[in-house]
Amino acid sequence: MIDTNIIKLLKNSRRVAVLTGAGISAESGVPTFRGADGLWKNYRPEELASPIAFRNNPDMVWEWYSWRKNLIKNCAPNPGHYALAKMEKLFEKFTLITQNVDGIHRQAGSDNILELHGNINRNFCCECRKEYPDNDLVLGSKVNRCSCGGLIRPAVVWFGENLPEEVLEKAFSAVVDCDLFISIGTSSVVYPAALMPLKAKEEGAALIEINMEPTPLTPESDFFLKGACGVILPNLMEDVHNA
Ligand code: BJW
Repeated sequence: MIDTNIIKLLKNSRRVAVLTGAGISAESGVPTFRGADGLWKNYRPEELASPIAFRNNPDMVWEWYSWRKNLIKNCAPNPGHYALAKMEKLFEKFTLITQNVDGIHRQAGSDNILELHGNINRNFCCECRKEYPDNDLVLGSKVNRCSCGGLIRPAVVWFGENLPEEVLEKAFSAVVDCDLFISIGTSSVVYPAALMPLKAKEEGAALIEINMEPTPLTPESDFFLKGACGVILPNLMEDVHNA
């Protein structure tokens, strides 16, 4: 049973912005980045998801991405993704901002999605920027090379790289315009995404957080729903529907 004040808040909101992180895909079988299960061969995300890591050891970084690409291809949306796709239809304006690169929100039927950190299913050459679909590449322990000789990398945003400008602009415009911001399944430690709920609050929006554990955002949230988003989000939708 969800707090009736949260249901009232959802009922009375018109413009909603949602930020998702790895936690929403955890119940689909996609590993999160941080925490006990978030490590890959004892490397932290900062040691793998960076241009320096790729420059120093492209084979190892490509092997990590190959492992994740193969894993994600076999993952399907969970009830949390589907609940968000339904939620989109309830409001005058609904923007789904995601840090995830797995493309699962689209599979679930969400439409207005802003992918802050790119998409793991796309790749490009570091030298000539030619794009390559996964099907043209070998997923494994050796990095692929473009016909120009450059290294081919996944089209995701690494630490120290700028987020896609147009996507970031659209995201912040939804953030400052919303009357309700919902942060879901993110550790709230990676910027600039972590600024978004704080900015929304500063501009007067109400703030709901859904997570298995408290995060640095929790003290700032008006409501903290502790638990799995694959359970909480469908319950939320059901209660809103019945209210
Ligand atoms: C559940 C659950 C369930 C589990 N139900 N919940 C300002 C201050 C300080 C630093 C910076 C700053 N501005 C920029 C920086 C530097 C840097 C940064 O943020 N560093 C911090 C680590 C300190 N940011 C950048 O470099 C960004 N670029 C940038 O800002 O450019 C301008 C600039 C450049 C240089 C200097 C200054 C400015 C780029 C960030 C790119 C992040 N890239 C990655 C990899 C993407 C590709 C890939 O997938 O491989 O993005 S890193 C990784 O972290 C990935 C994620 O999207 C991101 C966030 O992680 P997320 O989603 O929160 O996952 P987890 O694992 O951390 O948390 C999961 C949560 O779910 C947990 O809380 C669980 O409890 C919960 N959970 N199951 C509900 N069932």
